[in-house]
Amino acid sequence: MVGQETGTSIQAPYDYSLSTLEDSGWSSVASPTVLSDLEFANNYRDAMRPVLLRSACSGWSACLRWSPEYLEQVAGALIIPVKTLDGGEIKVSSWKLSDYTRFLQEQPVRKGEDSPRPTAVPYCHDIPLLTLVESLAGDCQPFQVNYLSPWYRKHWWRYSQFFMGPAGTVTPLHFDTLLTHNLFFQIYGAKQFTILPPRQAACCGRRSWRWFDVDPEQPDYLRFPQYRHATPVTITVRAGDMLYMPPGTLHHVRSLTTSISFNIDFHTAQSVLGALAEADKGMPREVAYYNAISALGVITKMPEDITFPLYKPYLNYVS
Ligand SMILES: O=C(O)CCC(=O)C(=O)O
Ligand SMILES: [Fe+2]
Repeated sequence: MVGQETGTSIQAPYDYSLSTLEDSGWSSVASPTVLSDLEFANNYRDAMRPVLLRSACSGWSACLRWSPEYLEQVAGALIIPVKTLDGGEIKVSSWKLSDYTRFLQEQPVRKGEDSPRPTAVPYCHDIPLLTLVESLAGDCQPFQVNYLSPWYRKHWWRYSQFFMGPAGTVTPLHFDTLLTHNLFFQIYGAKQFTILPPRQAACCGRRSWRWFDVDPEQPDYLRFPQYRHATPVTITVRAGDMLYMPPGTLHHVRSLTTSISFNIDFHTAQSVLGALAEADKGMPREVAYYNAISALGVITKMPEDITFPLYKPYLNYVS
């Protein structure tokens, strides 16, 4: 079992010997057809197990309406940051959203696997679009607010990050920086996730707080011999599906088609305490700060109108 690896000097983001996390539930990701709030909380979120809920959001009008053309209609004039995630470096440039959607429409139709240097592709990645254009949140009803902790429920869209790009974009292997739970909603097109349990971080060539050098699609076993022990799982997420990933999940994401998605990173009391316990293990200072603000909301129940303005800059934080 990879979780028993001891001969490495690289630390996993958590000391999972202190948690209830086991690798069970990771070798093949559960894919129930219905999932009540209680089942989600007990069997997956609090048990730290991933789950794929097919068609979880297929009834939303977002799944009928959203496309590059629709986003151009509702938000074409917005100036948005567009990233290239190239060779470990993230470059950000400003685009008018309508120029970006036109760029998408001009892309040749191709399979993700065919595209050269996928990380150099301009990618509208991790932007708070549902906060900037609140009508988009109205397209996502009924929203499963009870999957979230109470602090996030009233204005769930404020905590979401939006992704739009052509086939072939790749987000390299990483975990989500605040060590939050992640609900990922695929609205248009398809993406392939390769996920690994948090304690396999030690096998994956950790480069910085949250980025890893192993390419799960073409692992270099000479450089990363420990990766032979890893047990990556590949999941195709299609329009209408929701993927849940527990805190610290390592994930690599490839767009298989033109794709539109968003996620919500959220904490529970358990996850925010786990994250704060990592604050002195290489966590950037800003990340510790946003985790402390989250703890004020999630644990001390400080009202959102006090805590959200302090948390808001996180939504534009690039790490
Ligand atoms: O969809 C992607 O390219 C990246 C998604 C991701 O990393 C996330 O939801 O945390
Ligand atoms: Fe992520």
